[in-house]
Amino acid sequence: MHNRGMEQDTSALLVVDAQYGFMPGGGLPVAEGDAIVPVINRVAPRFANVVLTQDWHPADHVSFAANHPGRAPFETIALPYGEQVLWPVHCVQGTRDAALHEGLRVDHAQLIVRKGFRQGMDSYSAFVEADRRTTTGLAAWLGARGITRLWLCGLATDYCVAWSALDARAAGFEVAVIEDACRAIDLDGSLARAWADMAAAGVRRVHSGNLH
Ligand code: VGL
Ligand code: ZN
Repeated sequence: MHNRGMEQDTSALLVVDAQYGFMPGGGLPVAEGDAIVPVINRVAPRFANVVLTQDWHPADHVSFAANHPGRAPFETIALPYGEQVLWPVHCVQGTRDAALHEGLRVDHAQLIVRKGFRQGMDSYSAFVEADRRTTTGLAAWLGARGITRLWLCGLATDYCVAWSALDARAAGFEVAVIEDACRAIDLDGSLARAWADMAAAGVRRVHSGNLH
């Protein structure tokens, strides 16, 4: 990211799910979720390559507790692809809840990856959906652009950011998570687990004031 404008810019900033749905007042609010916006705005100008993700569910999505009579948010159910946490309704396609925060200054972003749009399958990861097989195409897109190093930020640290970071490592990218440009859901110890899993996978944990 120190060679913006040069031929060989092999870094990209991946902004995960910086949507109203994960911010105060949203369908699945993350504490201080909106605090990431100014931090992202400070770092984004340093990246020539920026990719955004957008959680993008149909109203009848399998991950919504409301679509499972008798079930409540934050319970888990068994689905054909494995265990699924049931969430409050969030980020329904075309709603304001699904919109990217209007305060984000990332007009130079090159790609928006939508995920979780299949009724019967969730996708925390920006790379591989919950069946761990179906790809979003993002790894191939980055590879075709010569990008080898990813800097992640966004919501939520312990779900979509962590799953994306782990899949990015599995796909062979160098990965750093900008901790202060993320906020977590922290469900039953999920945040500590996510950091441990990311550390074990070789994901670096960095601060926005010290990006290298
Ligand atoms: C997310 C739960 C459900 C996230 C998305 O962006 O971390 N978490 N859908
Ligand atoms: Zn979701």
